Amino acid sequence: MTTIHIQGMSCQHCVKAVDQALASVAGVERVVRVDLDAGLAQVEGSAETAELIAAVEDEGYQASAA
Ligand SMILES: [Cu+2]
Repeated sequence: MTTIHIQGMSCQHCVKAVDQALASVAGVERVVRVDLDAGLAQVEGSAETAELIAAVEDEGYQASAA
């Protein structure tokens, strides 16, 4: 499981956008959770962390490796 920190999410719309962005990354088998309050996301699969971060940043949020 890969965890990344995400800054800039403010509502469930943001959570959904991040969830969909992560789900679209090659190698992601499952988005385990996107936690608004904790500012993090966890995914299962073989996706590169850098690709996950890039996908989240493409949606307009800041992301970093946990
Ligand atoms: Cu929002």
